[in-house]
Amino acid sequence: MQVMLLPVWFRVLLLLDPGLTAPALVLEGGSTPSPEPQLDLQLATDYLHQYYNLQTDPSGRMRRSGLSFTSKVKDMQAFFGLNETGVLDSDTLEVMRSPRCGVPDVEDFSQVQGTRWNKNILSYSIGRYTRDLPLSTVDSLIQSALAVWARASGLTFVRLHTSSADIRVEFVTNAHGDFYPFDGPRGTLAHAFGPGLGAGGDTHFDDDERWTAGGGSGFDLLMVAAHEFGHALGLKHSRSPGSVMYPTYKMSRPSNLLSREDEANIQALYSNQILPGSTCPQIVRNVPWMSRPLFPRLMQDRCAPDLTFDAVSTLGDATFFFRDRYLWIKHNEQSDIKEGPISNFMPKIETRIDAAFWIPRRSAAYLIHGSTFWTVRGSVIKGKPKALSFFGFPAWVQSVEAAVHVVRTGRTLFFMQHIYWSYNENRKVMDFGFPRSISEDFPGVNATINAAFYKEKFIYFFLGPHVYKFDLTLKHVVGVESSRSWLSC
Ligand code: TQJ
Ligand code: CA
Ligand code: ZN
Ligand code: ZN
Repeated sequence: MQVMLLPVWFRVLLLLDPGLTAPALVLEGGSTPSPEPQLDLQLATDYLHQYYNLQTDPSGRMRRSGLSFTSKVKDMQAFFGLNETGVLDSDTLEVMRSPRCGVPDVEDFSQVQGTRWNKNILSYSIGRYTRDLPLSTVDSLIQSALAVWARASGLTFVRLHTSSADIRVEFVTNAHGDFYPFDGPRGTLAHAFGPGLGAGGDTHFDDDERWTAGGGSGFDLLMVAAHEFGHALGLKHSRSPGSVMYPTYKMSRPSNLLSREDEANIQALYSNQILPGSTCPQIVRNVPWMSRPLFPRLMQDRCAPDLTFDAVSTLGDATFFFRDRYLWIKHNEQSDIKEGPISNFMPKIETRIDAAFWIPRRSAAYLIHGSTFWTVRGSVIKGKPKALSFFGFPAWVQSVEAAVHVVRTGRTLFFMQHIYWSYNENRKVMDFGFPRSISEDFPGVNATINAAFYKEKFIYFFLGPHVYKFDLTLKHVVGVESSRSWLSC
């Protein structure tokens, strides 16, 4: 975690020259030196003292033992890619005046990455909002800032509505419970904690700043959020002015928020390639040809990173996972997993299963393939397959993608692309008012559902390689994990 020091120089400016409190003056930093050279010297001395280890005695005079003022100016100019003149020219003063990070630039000079998250699905949630923008604007700017990193890194961000999310986003002022109080307008704009438990990943924005959606006066939330999420993912400041991780805020929003360097840095942290000669091989993700042993044609790799299921259902005292014509069976009490072609276990079934659900009080499972379904009691498949229209679907419904029986309500839900139906198992009729929109009734579940599974008041939605845990009481997603973790991978 980084340590923030208060921007003393900024206070000096405010105390000594009330004229400079005009925000635009300080921020945009006008490229002319201040009319008050003594003030520039004070600013520079404080700045170099804080960030470049310039040694001064308590009266502010330079220590004889310390490196010279000029060499510190040169260090600072080198860091920011300025002409290394050693003189306090206007470019140099401009950088010193802009809002910046409290962390010294001279430590970790070349190290741009810190710790990383050891998972690739991260959750985030938004706590307190800013008064400056509509809620939906904040939601979408935060989502966009994360999307920028998701694209470059392959990480997935899932929004939750609980405070326990990995990345908790909040707009706060002054002291807010983490030993790094904000400082009112200007100075520090935001901060983020690197990957880790508890406060790790948490991202705070100073609500004494004016936050904008781009344009106008104030700070562009998208850009600052992109910078902060870089920290939340483990990146440190960069010395390239084009980088989103540069230590000072920029006014203009570039078309690509991330520079090539930012992409390279986040990939170095999360792409998981085995690099030749690397002493710490990580999980292979991007090198298909060396990623895992070839499986016998009839065996499937249950630990494949992109494992998806067609259907998941309880059947007796086991959970059945269907994928193509293949089946994994996980017994509730046993740790081993049985697997093989579906027909090894259910000789009548030679096809894939699109959706499946279990009705405990009938001890029956229903396996749906296309427009037909089988009823399974015990381990016996009852009779011939029946038509899906039995449930009262309109004729145009020739298949469903997922189905789940919710014991609590006695309803079976059938999912198809972005809509779903609700079937009343007691009265044996479709509920009135269906189909309805999945994303409206199951906020957070925004892609095609591959499979759904009910357990203890939660529906688990399998979407591609991810499982979203949906709380039926709270009516939102409360957790996310990988599909393969269900098969003990
Ligand atoms: N700042 S900041 C945020 C730097 C400094 O001035 O608020 C936005 C540049 C803080 N930013 C220091 N910082 C950029 C926090 C936050 O670096 C830059 N925004 C120290 O990230 C480029 C957009 C800290 C762009 N860290 N304190 Br594009 C952790 C407590 C905990
Ligand atoms: Ca501030
Ligand atoms: Zn904070
Ligand atoms: Zn920063």
